[in-house]
Amino acid sequence: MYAQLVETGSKRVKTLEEMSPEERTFQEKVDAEIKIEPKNWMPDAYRKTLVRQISQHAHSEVVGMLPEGNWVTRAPTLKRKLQLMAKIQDEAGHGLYLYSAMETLGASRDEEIEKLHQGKAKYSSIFNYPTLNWSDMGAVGWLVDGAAIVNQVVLQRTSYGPYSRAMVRICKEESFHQRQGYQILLDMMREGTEEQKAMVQDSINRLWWPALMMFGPSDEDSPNSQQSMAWKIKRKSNDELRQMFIDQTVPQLEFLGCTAPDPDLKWNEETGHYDFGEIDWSEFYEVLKGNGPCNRERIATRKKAIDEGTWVRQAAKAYADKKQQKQRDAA
Ligand code: BYC
Repeated sequence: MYAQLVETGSKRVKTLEEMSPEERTFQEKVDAEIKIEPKNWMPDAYRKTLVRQISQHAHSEVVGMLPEGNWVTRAPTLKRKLQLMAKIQDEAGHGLYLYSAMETLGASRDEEIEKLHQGKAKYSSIFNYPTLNWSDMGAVGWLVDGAAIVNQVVLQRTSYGPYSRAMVRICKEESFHQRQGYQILLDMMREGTEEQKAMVQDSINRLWWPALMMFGPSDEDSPNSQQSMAWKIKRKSNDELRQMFIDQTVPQLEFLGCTAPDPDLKWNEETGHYDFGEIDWSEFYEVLKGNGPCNRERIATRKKAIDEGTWVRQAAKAYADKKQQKQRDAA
């Protein structure tokens, strides 16, 4: 129940007493764990928050194909190439489920994609970093998909039905992604040359902190968290999820025989969690502003793909229209 919620962070959540009758019924439904479906009444701000989060999530899946797409032609074996292609295709599918879930809220896919192309929409900061060597494919699968799973497993219980159901399917595929990434690194560490082992450590050094940033700003600096938690769109806070990710990832890191680029990372007997160093939030906000190493390149690539594919979509639509007309004429 959120009647007792008090002001913390930068945005205040209404108490039950302050809500309109419709808002109160809505909140009670959410509190009773009844899923909200597209045709149900919902506060405008709930709808807006979902369109914001789901569209950002969909854009992340689609832009997230690019750093890996960079390595399809250079995968070391046919098996690795097939696995990588399957993974990238999965991300495209995730984007489609998510754009569809977003459309159930009345948002337009074309308009949201246009915002992405104009640099007005966000997508996960992690995809603005380059993938420089093959072991980055392992580190992306292990760390990036690993972080995504921690966040998405919880989102399976999000309050909006279509988003929650999309997450169930996505999570199944993400587990395969995480394992294929870890296996790439494990093979390089077990059977690789000294140079290949150094590549693995280099990938971890570059992607460790950006992976931790995927969970978003710390709770006290997260303007959307409090309301999203009250509406059960988010079920755990940014900091809670980040800590869960670190706790489950460090033993895997040790098993690999690698280290994190964080001298403050150590097990804390008292809390039962790993302590870790300060995240460089100035880097995070620079990437969000569009100043990461690859922001411009990513948007330009997406825009080019959409522009160059326009004729295919137009041809498919013309064919579908023609087929429908024929069926109508025959009826
Ligand atoms: N990057 O108030 P906060 C994948 C923004 S892809 C960029 O905490 P919220 C994969 C945030 O949007 C999986 N922006 O926000 C694909 C907000 O901006 P606005 C990606 C970020 O929404 C291919 C502002 O900062 N996963 O798995 O309550 C290959 C303040 O933050 C980031 C998802 O999208 C960030 N890292 O919480 C491989 C998960 N963090 O809109 C793998 C779904 C924060 O107010 N999203 N911002 O201007 C969520 O769970 C939540 O939206 C977040 C942020 C936890 C990310």
